Amino acid sequence: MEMTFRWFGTGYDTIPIRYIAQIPGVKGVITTLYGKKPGELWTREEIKSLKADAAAAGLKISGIESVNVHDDIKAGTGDRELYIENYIKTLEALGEEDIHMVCYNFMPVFDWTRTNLAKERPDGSTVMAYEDEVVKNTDPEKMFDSIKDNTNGTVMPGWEPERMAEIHRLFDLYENVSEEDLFNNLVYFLEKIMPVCNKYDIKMAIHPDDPAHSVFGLPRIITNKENVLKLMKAVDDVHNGMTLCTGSLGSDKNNDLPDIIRSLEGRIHFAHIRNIRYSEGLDFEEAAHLSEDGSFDMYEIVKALIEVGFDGPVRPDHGRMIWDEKGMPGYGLYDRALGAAYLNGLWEAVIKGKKDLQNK
Ligand SMILES: [Mn+2]
Repeated sequence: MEMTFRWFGTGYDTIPIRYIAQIPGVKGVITTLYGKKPGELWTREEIKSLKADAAAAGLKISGIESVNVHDDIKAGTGDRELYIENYIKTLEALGEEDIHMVCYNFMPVFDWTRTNLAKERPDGSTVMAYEDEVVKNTDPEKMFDSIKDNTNGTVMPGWEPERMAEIHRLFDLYENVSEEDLFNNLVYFLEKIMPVCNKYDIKMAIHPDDPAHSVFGLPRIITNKENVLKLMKAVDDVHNGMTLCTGSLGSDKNNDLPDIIRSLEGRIHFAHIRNIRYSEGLDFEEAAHLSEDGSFDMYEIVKALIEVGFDGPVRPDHGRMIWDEKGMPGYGLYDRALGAAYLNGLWEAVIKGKKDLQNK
C-alpha cells in the first residue's frame, strides 16, 4: 500500500502541496490536469510540469484521477473515434512520463450526486449527504443550482459550470442508451486502449458509480460485484482494473465490501477509503473514516485489501469539514489527514498482527 492524497494541482487546490507532504506516510499525490476538458489531449510538457510541482514538495505522482472520458465515448456516438484516439495519445504521454495508474469513470452526465454538501452534524462538523427523495423531486437541470452555493467558491470535479451549462444536450445524448449499451461502449473503449496500456504498463482503474444506483433515470453499470466481475471478464487483462471506492460501492447496503475486494484479487489498482452512515432506504451521509463513526468496518476492509496482496495507492476519500475549515466539500485538509493517519494505523496493525501470529 502506498498512502497518497488527492491534490487538484497548482492554481486549483486550496491546500498548499507542502501541507500534504507533511501528513505522516504520504509519499505521493493523486492529481490531474484539472483545466482539461474530457476528450482534450494532454501533452508531455504539461505532465512534466505537473510532476515538477509535486517533486518540488518531495512528492511523486502516484496516479491520475481522472483522465475523464468524453460523453461521445460513453454514449457511443458522434466523435467517439476521435476522442478514443486522443485518449490513447494522452495515455502514451503519461506512460512516457512514467505514470502507471489512471482512474476514470463511466457515469453518464453526473460524476457523482449528493443532495447536501454541508449537512451539519450535532458536533458542528459538516458532511455531504444523499437523500433519494430530493433527487426524485429535483429537475436534473436544477441540481447544479441547488448545490452551487455550498461549494465555498471551489469548482467541484464533475460539476464544472461549463459542463452544467450543456446539461440539456447531455441528457438528450443518453436518451436511448440502455445499461447494456453503456456496458458495451465501455468494453469497446477498453479494448481500444488496452494495447497502449500494455505497452506502458498503465493500469486503468474504473471508479464505481456514486451512488451505486441509477439517478435521474440515467443508466449506471459499475454498481455491484456481479457487474464489476462481468467487466473484468469482458476485458480480461490486468490493465483493466478497479478503483475500490468504499463509499461509492458501499452506498448500496447489499454490497459486501470485503467480499467484493476478495473477488477482485489482482484487479484493484487504487483504493479510495471513506466511511458513510446509512439512513433509511437509499439515503446516507458521509462520516469520519473511523469505523464507529459510520456503517463500514474499516478493519475488515483493510484486512481484505492486505489479504489479496493489494499494493497500489490508497487515498483517504471525502472527509467531514471540521475545525471551521473552508474548502471544497469533502476535500478539506484536516479530516482527510486524520483519515490518512487512521488508515496508516490500521495497515500497520493488520500487517504486524499477521506477522506476530506467524511467529508464534
Ligand atoms: Mn471515490
